[in-house]
Amino acid sequence: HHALLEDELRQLPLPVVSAFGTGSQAVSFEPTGEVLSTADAGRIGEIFPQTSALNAGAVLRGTAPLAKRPSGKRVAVLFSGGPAPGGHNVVVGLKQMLGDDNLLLGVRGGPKGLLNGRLEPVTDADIALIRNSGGFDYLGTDRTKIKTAEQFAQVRAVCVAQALDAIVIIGGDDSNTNAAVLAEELFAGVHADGRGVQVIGVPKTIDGDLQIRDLLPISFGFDTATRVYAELVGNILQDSRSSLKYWHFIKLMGRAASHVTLEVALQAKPAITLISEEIAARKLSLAQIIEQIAQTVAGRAAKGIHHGVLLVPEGLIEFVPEVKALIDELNEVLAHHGEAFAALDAEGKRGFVAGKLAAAAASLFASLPVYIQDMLLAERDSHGNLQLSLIPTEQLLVDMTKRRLKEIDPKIPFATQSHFFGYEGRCGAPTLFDAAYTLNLGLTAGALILAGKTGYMASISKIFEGGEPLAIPLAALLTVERRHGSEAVVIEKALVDIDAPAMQYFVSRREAWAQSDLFASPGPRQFWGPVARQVPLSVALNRKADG
Ligand code: FBP
Repeated sequence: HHALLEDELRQLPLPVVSAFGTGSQAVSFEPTGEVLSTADAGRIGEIFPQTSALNAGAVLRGTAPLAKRPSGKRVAVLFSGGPAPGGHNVVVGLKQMLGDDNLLLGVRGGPKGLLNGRLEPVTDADIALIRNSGGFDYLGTDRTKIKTAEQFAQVRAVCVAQALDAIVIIGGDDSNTNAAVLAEELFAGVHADGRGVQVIGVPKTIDGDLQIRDLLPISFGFDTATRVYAELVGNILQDSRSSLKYWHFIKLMGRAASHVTLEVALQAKPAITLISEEIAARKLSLAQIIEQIAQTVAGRAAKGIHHGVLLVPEGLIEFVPEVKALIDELNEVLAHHGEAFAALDAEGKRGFVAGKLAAAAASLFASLPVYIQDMLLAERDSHGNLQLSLIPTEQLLVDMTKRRLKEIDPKIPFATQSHFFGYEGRCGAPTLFDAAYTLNLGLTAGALILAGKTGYMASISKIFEGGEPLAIPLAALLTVERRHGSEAVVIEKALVDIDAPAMQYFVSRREAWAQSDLFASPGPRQFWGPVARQVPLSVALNRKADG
């Protein structure tokens, strides 16, 4: 017999918050007293009249057992957006709470699968298989945004055809915005008897940018993903100190926010870590960033250290104010001279835009390597935006640092490797933290449905002991973004707070980490044993401050 980790993980017992009894006790939800709203509450009340009036921004906690447990409910669950470790356990928790007297249906292929009515019952055999496993592969996921009248009609038709009572959407900020919109759309009048369909959101994303103060300190998936990256970065740090000849420039996923990069830096302590939010706040230019990197490389070289590791968040470029200004100017030029521009070859294109940019933008553009210039001129996406994720920021930093070092002292050795870690971390088996967190989120989402709630996001006040199920009213999280005269509702992304304790801790240590090798190699994440129950460092540091 060949022992498999995944079999061991399926047996792993997970803590359940006490409100749920042995793990399937339905609960009633009562207001905690905390009421949420944003500056746009007035306008949101107009766009979301029914869910705003019903939920009134009140945060709820699950307390006493539910007096009468409903049966016969038909509930659909779907994944939305990028995968995050723990998603499968949300389904496990939901199924456990709904029990045998309600039916759980899995939607195949994300929101698009909902539009196409691709629903199948979740069986006990499925649950036994997916428990504590990584990935979203049990159901699949996609990034379709449900927003048009035609799409809403399609969803209604599916709700009727499948006799749905509720939908659970497991997703990030955009998907939970979608959940808020659907909760309002499906509030009433979906079924022949006038009933609506309940909608509950579950907060996921490895990026960590979906946070609601102490109600939701971190989304699920962040802990596992950052531990995978920290292991890889730790291994590279140890390799760099072993072979003594390479600088490794590593880009990490996380979209706009630098939470992932900050967490990995706290765990692995590399020589250089760039944090986009700090660069924006200090209004650093690309040249200033390169100067800092080059001086660190030169400083270490003076001590005979010719290796090191640099971490850069994937969103960096857009946070450098002058690069942002350049991109905005380029967008304008391309929008106004599209045809003339399209007719030119690559060199012609570079010359064409260079002549149309204001002096500062033109000189920045000229300073960039040709492959970056070409990417900045590449086709925009359907919203007219540059596809930033395609820009090899890590290579840009390598090349510009190389150039600067030649000016400082051409004899400084600077051999480099560049990496991008992203997909490696999104589907690993969940850590104990993420596994327990997601099981309880699934239980909470199920309990909210049994309690008849709609328009809430599930949360848990604590994972390991003394936790309570929480319900965060979705409409109360929404703000209105006005662009070109049209309105878009969004849940604002939580970026790294550069004044928060986690960032301050990093700032107080980074000089020492830059001067000499003080790195840590955290090794593979542990599923049991003494180090398995740790929460992410940035979350722990930020929490300590407010008790
Ligand atoms: P979401 O959880 O918000 O969907 O994003 C996770 C993520 O991994 C981001 O860090 C990354 O920018 C993006 O997805 C990449 O996904 P894709 O390959 O679909 O662009």
